[in-house]
Amino acid sequence: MKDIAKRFAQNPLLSPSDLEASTEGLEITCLLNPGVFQYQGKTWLIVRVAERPAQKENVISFPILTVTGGIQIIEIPKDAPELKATDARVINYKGVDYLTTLSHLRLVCSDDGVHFYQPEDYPSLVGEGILQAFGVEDCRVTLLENKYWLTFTAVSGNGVGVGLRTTTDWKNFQSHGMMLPPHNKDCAIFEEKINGRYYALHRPSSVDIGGNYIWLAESPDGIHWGNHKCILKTREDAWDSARIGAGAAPIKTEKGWLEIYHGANHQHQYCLGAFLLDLNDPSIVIARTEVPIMVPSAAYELSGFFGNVVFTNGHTVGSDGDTITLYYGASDEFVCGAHFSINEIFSLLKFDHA
Ligand code: MAN
Repeated sequence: MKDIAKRFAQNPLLSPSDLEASTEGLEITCLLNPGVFQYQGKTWLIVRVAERPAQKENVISFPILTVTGGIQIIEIPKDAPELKATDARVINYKGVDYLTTLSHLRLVCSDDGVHFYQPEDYPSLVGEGILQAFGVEDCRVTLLENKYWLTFTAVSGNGVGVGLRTTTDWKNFQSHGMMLPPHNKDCAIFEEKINGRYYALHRPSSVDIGGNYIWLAESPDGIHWGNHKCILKTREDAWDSARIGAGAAPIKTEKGWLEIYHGANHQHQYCLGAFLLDLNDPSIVIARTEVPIMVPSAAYELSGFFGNVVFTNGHTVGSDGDTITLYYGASDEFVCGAHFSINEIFSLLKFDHA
């Protein structure tokens, strides 16, 4: 398989021990899947911080948020007959699904794009209300009309949907509630309007007929979304056979909107690929990579909280118009960086794609 990522020598850039837990009694289990943006001359990451209590030998314990914003710890004996715990990320107890960690979104910034620190006086974004009781995850950041638009996964016992908040100063946030209801995630708003309309990529999951495909939605105001179209599907027996989902907002190029996406196979290996959308009508997929452009291969990508994973939802594009600095979650545990060349990605795009 072709892997054209130039990984940072400094990887992992951030590990769980690099930040302080948000709450006494919790520890950081994973740092992953950062959204990326430029603000006040710096590169910022909005990192997903997944926490839980230190694990005792015979018990699984994890936090959930209460309606008043407090934290409740749920403890389940590992030998409970009603417990199904085969996936490190999600368990089922007495017929109800829970996440094994609770995620919030933390801001860190950097002058060089490699060394990140947590600035003072910037709040974390935490789950709010009953639709975010299991946390907020995997935030995409879009700068559009002088406003930052944050689309993130909002998880609760009601399902997994897409939450939307906006900000101009990263200190005050306006919540727009749930933008796309369950089951939906991997939502990225385009950084420009097209023919007067807002556009977003998203990933609903259809349980019976259909699958985990990438869709396009449009909106007159960025708040109300409709006219959904399914634009990209999984491919049988390929690296992206089980699930696909958009990364960050697509990059506008002369040839079209270039999107880097993740694909997982049935063994839960997560790789990255790319596709190209028509500039004027983004529901038209012009080209797609057949092979992945990045495959888990470094030690920190192969083993961790959930190994064999590279997952991205944020990048910056250099002033040369070719260099992408991509930030990604490795093994659902570390934040890493890699460079890509847009021209090199173009050379792997197939215009007669499936
Ligand atoms: C999947 C994984 C988890 C995530 C949940 C909810 O199980 O992506 O990491 O917490 O979905 O989004």
